[in-house]
Amino acid sequence: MKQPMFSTAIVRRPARSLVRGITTHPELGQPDYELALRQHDAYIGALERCGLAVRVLPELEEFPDSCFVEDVAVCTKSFAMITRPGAASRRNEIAGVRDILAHYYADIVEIQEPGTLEGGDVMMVGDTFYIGLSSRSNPDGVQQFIAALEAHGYTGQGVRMPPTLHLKTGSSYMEDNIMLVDRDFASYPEYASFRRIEVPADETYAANCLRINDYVIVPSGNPRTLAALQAAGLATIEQDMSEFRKIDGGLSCLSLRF
Ligand code: CIR
Repeated sequence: MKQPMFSTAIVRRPARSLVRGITTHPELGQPDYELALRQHDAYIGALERCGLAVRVLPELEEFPDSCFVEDVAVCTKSFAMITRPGAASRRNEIAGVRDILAHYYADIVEIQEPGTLEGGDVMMVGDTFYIGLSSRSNPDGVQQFIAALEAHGYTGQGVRMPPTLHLKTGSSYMEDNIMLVDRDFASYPEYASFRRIEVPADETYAANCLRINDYVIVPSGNPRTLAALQAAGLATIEQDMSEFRKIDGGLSCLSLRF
């Protein structure tokens, strides 16, 4: 299978309020804002190394989690979907997103109430999209998204979720028929046809890696996952994500790619 070629990424600068981002891991402590900014700069550099033109949006102080721009939209090859985040504190992050996406898309649709959907739950595998039925993306939102996909010639499939934040927190598509999975997703029938690479139990954070063009970006500090991806023939770039991890953010969360 030929991987989709991405040319563009959108990111949003972390706000100082980032230190109050939603987290299920308070034991990791609050993010260090200055270090988060440096890691964000490096992340942009990694996207550029993958060949992307990166558009950097300004920070939004009123939204601590707004640097996780992946959650507010889904960008397909032919249309963009503005989501309706399931986290109430994040719902208004979508303000202004339509104007930004209008630079790139003529066809933009929006999830309508009572549906909720977050982009972290959406995984693109060619013309098929897997969508996590998580605590953030409800059945109505998933159904609205599947209807939009089908109207544009794609297919979508809801995926029941383990107690994991987003679908891509625990599984990510590496192209070339390779699915990176944590232990929960390893036995998923939805993924049975893929060659699965299971991340070790002490590297579950690395289940969210990012394949972009000829590279896979891997969170640093996960040597066995890194080695497994390299053994599968993939070129890797390591990226320190320590400060975003403290508020449940992974590599994919920090950008929209299309
Ligand atoms: C949240 O709980 O919404 C943020 N603290 C983390 C969002 C991570 N986004 C993603 O996985 N796509």
